[in-house]
Amino acid sequence: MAELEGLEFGKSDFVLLDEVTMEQFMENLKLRFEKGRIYTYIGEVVVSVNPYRQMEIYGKDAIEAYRGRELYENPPHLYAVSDAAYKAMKRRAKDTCIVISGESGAGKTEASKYIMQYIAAITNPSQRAEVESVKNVLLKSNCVLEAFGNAKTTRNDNSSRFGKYMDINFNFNGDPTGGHINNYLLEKSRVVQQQPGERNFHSFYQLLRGGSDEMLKAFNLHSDPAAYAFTREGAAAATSNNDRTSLKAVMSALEVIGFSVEEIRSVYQILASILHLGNLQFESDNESVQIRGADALAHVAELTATDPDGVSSSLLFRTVATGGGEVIQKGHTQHEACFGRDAFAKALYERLFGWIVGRINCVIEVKDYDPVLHGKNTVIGVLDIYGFEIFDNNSFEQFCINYCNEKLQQLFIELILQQEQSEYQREGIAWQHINYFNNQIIVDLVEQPHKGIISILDEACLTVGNVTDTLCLDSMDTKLAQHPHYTSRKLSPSDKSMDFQKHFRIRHYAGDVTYSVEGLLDKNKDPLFQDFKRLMYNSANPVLKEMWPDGQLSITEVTKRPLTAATLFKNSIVALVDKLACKEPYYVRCIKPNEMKSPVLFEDARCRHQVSYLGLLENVMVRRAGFAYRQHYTRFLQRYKMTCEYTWPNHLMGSDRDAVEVVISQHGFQGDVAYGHTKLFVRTPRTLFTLEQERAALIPILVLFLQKVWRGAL
Ligand code: AOV
Ligand code: MG
Repeated sequence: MAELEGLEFGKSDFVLLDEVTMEQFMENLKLRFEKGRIYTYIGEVVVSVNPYRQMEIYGKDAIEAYRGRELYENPPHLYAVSDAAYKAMKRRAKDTCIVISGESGAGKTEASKYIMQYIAAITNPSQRAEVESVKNVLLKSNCVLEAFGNAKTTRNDNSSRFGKYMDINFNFNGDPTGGHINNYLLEKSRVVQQQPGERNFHSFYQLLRGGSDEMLKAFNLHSDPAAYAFTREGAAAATSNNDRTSLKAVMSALEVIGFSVEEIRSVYQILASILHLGNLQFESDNESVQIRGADALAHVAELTATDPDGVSSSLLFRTVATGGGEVIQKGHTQHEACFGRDAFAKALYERLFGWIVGRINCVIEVKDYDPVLHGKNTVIGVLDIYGFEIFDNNSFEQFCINYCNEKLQQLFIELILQQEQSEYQREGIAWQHINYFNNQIIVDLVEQPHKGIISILDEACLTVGNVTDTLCLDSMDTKLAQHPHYTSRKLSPSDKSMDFQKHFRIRHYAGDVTYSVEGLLDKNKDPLFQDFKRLMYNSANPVLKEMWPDGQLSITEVTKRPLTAATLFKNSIVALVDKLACKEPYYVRCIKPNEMKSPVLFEDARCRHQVSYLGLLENVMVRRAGFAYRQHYTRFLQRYKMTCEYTWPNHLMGSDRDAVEVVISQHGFQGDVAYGHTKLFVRTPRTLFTLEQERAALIPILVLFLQKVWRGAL
């Protein structure tokens, strides 16, 4: 590969470094970045550095150059791994997945879009209408999900605030027949509050800045985001995206996907109602709490097709069942009313998002697929999830996001480092053990039953009585005092970067993060008064009603203890990891070169840190010491025995292994292989490629030969 590009661009595979040291790794990474070569391999893993500028490497010509080719035939590219995943799926009927990881702003979402574009471009050569329509929906869904699920943060102008795993289903022809999107924990707290300099979800600004006069008038909205409490913070924030033109694109994408005019209208009505809800205030005299902002209240009722009295009473009272089975209305305090309003706004947005994903899934779901008739249905999964992040103030959301990144790192370790080493050991291949940091200990710190942070949080949430965030912190301090990856001010009193009774710190694989416990229990409990659910279920708008099926239940039927937000998240991530683990994985490891979004700045220390925590050097070592391909002796023979006169059509050697040795030495590949107990290990892909070429050249001759045999000519 290096030859393909010329050595002035550095080594295109880190495996080719003269010595595997951090210095050489960094030198090569930097050189390639400076020369505009943003992709480099470690075997089949793509290391990508965010170029922060538009590259001319994604056009039609590039797609054609990579289509159907082997990894090492072209310079490193996302397209090459996408093709490898596609080939594995098509030729070997393997379910595959492409896991994209890296910290916030490293380029995961952009990579996932290029991967999907590539797969869309190389499939369905016969342009069948139903396949084209599936592809179209898959591609258009990105634009919609980004509008509703992404936001500007201090780390990334277009940061994914939800996790996305998309399965694309293929028929035996290798054409997409459908797909499914799983979304993970949307950061809904952003709806009601943003950190300084950050924005709410793009969708709000798109509506306000891009909505037609008619639309804004009908929704009683001003076009200025500063007019609304929920969008005020981000109103002046500069971003690279244009809200006005984006709205058009999103609405047209919704239409292409198949949302009806009423549905699209409802989506924006819900957004508008959330904005009005944010402008509702409460005031209290000694007696009771009242709503300030009659206009806003009327707009919320109108936009949600509900009765204004109903909206006001669900904001001011909650229905509770007494011990004696009686149902009474209990007035909120001012604080409770504010809390209820925010919880309602967050839930409205979260359900809207979930509903949009569900609607897209309905459209792209594989229908009428008969495996007997159509062959095996195979899948390529693409994972693009929020990256590891550290802010000035880190809360429940960062805790979940960073835990998720720990789990993915763990999967990488298991699949790329651990399995690799244990297979060599099992097969008796001489092997120099490579040490790497195994982050299982941090995963356990978070998720272990009884002892882990999630368990401690849940326990605090389920305890009846007045358990506060600080009491929960005390409990963590007691139970985790000895844990090497956990600390707090109480446990390290001299560390002034943390406050007493407020902070705890986790030493994550990617760095130390200090979390604040303020609001932790509320976010984990995530309560929403049943009154809001009933209100929405009784909406005259069928779209809104559909989003709130649980509003049917009366207060006495409501289950007392739903699972907490952290446990639900943990369960969904465990299920995700299980799903990924049973597929053939392809990895894209993204690196963020600087914090300024600059196309020319390669901050050495930042990059070095990422290379180190991503375990890339260890990856090179394992890969270099290891073998790219392995195959059982019998299967290897079946395929390649025709390339050797001593093994064709049958061999007379003692065992298949002996016969394989003969094939290999006849081709002069002895130096490139090792013999395991049951498998042959091949170091470089080129060896296999040569054998494949020879086999392909022999097949027509063989066919002729066999035809003659059948005709009795021989
Ligand atoms: P992320 O997905 O990894 O962060 P993005 O994919 O959103 O990061 O990338 C951040 C920004 O970097 C994009 O908006 C582009 O401006 C730029 N960028 C990334 N990759 C490329 C590329 N290949 N070519 C040109 N520009 C690029 V987060 O979602 O925050 O974890 O939660
Ligand atoms: Mg992203």
